Amino acid sequence: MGPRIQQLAAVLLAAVVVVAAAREEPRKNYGLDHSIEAVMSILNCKSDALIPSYICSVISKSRWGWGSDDPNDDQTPPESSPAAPRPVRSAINLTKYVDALPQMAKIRGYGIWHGRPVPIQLTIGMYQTTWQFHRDMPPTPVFAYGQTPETATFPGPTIVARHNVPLYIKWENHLPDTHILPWDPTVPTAIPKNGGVPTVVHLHGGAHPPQSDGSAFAWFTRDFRETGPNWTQQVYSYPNVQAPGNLWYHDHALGLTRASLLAGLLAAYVIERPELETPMNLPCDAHDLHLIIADRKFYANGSIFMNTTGDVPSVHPEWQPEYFGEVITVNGKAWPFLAVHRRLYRLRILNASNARYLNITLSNGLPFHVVASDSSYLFVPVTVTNLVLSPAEIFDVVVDFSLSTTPEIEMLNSAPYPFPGGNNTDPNLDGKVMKFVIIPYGQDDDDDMPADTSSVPKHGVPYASVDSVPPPVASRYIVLYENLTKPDNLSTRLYINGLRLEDPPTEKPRTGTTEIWYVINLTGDNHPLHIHLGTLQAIKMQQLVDPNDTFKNCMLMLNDTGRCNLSNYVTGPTTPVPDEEKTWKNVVKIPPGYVTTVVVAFLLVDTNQPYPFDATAQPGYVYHCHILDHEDNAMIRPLILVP
Ligand SMILES: [Cu+2]
Repeated sequence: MGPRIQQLAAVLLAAVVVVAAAREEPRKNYGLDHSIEAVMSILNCKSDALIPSYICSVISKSRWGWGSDDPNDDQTPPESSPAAPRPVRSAINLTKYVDALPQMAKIRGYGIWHGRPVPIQLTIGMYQTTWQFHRDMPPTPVFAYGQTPETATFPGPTIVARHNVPLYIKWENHLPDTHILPWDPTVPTAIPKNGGVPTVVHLHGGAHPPQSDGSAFAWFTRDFRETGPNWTQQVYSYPNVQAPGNLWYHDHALGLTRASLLAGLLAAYVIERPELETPMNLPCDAHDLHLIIADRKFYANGSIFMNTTGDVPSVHPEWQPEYFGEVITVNGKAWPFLAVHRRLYRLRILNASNARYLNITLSNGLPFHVVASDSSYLFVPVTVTNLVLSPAEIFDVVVDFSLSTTPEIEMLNSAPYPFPGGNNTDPNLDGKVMKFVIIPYGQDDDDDMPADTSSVPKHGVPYASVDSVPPPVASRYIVLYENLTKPDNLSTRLYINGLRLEDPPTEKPRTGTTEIWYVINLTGDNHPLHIHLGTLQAIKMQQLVDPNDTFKNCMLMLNDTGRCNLSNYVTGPTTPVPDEEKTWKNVVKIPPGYVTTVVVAFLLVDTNQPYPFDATAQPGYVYHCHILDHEDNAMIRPLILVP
């Protein structure tokens, strides 16, 4: 059988199996899952699919001795591997608020020539180094970005770029031969033939050419010894043509994103546009801070814990559907504190957790004045007392500590995990984030500084509204699914529209246009939808009324919103989109059991101009869930722009 015929046969087999299994067991599709996995293995390893054949050979002979097709063939990982059992640290006795909140080093992403900003090229490396997460824990191995191994930090340095000034970055991989955290060869994974840790950098929220987007298949190992099938260049180009805002950069290698971010490959990136931002009169310099929040769990020796055994190890030896740690780190420190003056501060808050949502409040009720979210300012700043941040979501807020009624203020977190229907946070562990300590008057040389003249602006930017872009030219249905085992409802895989990353692209928007995406969440959890290049904004969230799972079961069988009569079920109440999310976002929260209507703009939203680069080039972009454990397995699809 030729490869194409073989692939077609496999797809047909998959369809038959899906229908049969779903009929047999409509709600808990154990058989369905295993059958799909079997079909996937045919597609992956016995056809001309995009996954290179060497990966298949590695899967069947992985370095940890995993990957046997026989689920009963239980092979314990060797003692020397990261999978070797180690005691997990209890964080109950870890003293909070003893480490000062660090600020990561800032790297200017432009030069100055005759007083004007000009393009430059930076070199930023990925290094294995050590990082101390808490005063009472020893330094521990991490992967970190930095200009040198000595200056690499967790998170990495903040890059401050200038609007309309291109920045070129040579990303260098200096990582060792093996990962410091477990990974799972049974999810689609970049696996070099000659060892090494594959990495590739994605600038989250950036409008840049596809060759610089950090395709999951554009990975490279140390010194570019080995590169993935989509790799084209060592130096990435970031034109910075988009509106000013907060972005971040992080690893994006196929199947390793969850492990490599957990290890530390993440950092902030800011695009500034002084002529627009200076008049806003926001707090600046020492009063303009990044808070990069990420949950972690640790071993007793201080090293980062990551589960080494999957929930369903017969399917995936390591992969679990969500990583949660009870220790909350901010800028790489567990439960840090920050001394603040009685004045305004700008806090750029990023949730860099793998899977944990955050619902943050300040313990004395001080409000957040939200001026921006993700990479865009709001139309009008919004004042709230709590903020829900999905993984990868950013809120840029001003807090007026002069109004504090208490000398100390805790930042608290109450988001259940998984979100929104999971476990409650522990008020003494993941229920706390950090502490602000007010510096009394007369106790700091800041008293000599000029009075605080910064303010919360009355207006944001005129381009933040969905009405400011051209009307949508196309609409799409994007359906989020999860495979669950029987009888325990354990997750083995998540996916979009019944397809994998390696399947041919089905989302091919015209560059320079806007679209409407109806995102239907048939899983039990919220998912942060992230679209590379495009920016998005939810405009409606309406509950599906499907008490007997008639629609869901139909979709599991047919994957067809028309034949499953979607409109008969989109009859529930609507939930308003929070005001602080009404701007051009890079991630939109997609609630379970809802249809979320999202406007997606494939143009520069501040000018309505098309991208000044060829966004239609190969290897294209992707869109995916930003719960990293979902993205890796396999809630991710290609996105190809067309002229
Ligand atoms: Cu997800």
